[in-house]
Amino acid sequence: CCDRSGREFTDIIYEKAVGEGIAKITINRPERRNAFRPHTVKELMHAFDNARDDISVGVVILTGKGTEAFCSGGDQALRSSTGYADYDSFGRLNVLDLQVQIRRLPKPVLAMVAGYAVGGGHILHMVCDLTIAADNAVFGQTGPKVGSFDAGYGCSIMSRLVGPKKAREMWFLSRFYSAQEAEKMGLVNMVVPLAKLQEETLKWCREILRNSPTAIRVCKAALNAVDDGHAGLQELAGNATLLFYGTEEGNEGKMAYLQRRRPDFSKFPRLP
Ligand code: 2NE
Repeated sequence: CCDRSGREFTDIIYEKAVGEGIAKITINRPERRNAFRPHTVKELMHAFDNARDDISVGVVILTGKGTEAFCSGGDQALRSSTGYADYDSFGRLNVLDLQVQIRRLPKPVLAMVAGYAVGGGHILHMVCDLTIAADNAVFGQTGPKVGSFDAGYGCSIMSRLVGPKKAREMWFLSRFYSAQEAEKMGLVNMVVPLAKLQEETLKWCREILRNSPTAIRVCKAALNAVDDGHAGLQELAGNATLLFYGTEEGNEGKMAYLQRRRPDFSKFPRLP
């Protein structure tokens, strides 16, 4: 519905399936093949924040409005000498913050891709945990053709997904790849007929939602930890603290402090 100030979203649609645990975030600029401007990214970040904070949400779907495009990257008409500029007099590359936010979100994010996922839009699907693609999906980097590049996750995560040689091919040649080619390369999890895209994506969401949210949360952090370096370790380690707070041993330390006594950890086993 709206951002933190209660303003209606203009560039995205944010929906939740009540009682289902599924949030869906749709980039809503089909006339621009769902290219994003800084304002679009700000709205996406608000929606992802909301999905993170809502304990009834277990999985998030990211998609694009219509069947022509998931997302075509940064809005080239708004490129300035300092990033992308819409309402401000200066440019931003705030999509990089969004990429980090998706990686750190402790719930699975599924990219549901119909049509083009290119440029910065291709990177958005790569940072999602899973990608379900329609058979009309087209993937690729366009940066080197339009004088741009993403030397962060756009290169490193791609290299992890498709291997270093294929990643070089994708960036150096800037070709487009069909959904079937993308599946063979390990870029997407599954390809389905366009008419079945949402149904199949929801099936994956529901299957995930049947499983332990904590197991999934820790696995996501663990799967990202090496690639995300210290920030990845911090995310993984935060889960250890979160779980420890729920134990009697953790609680003993807090209670002793509050009761102004020496903590007694002697009853807790030193497990092998
Ligand atoms: C996506 C693609 C291949 C679609 O082609 P087609 O033939 O289906 O559509 P068309 O006619 O090109 O596009 C429809 C309308 O959308 C606009 C077009 O200008 C066109 O507008 P009108 O002529 O109808 O007024 N449009 C599409 N993509 C746009 C974009 N990204 N920015 C602004 N307007 C866009 C084809 O449209 C295409 O190749 N698009 C450009 C893809 C691209 O180069 N993206 C930027 C990569 S750089 C990036 O995203 C980036 C980064 O490298 C680093 C950090 C942050 C971002």
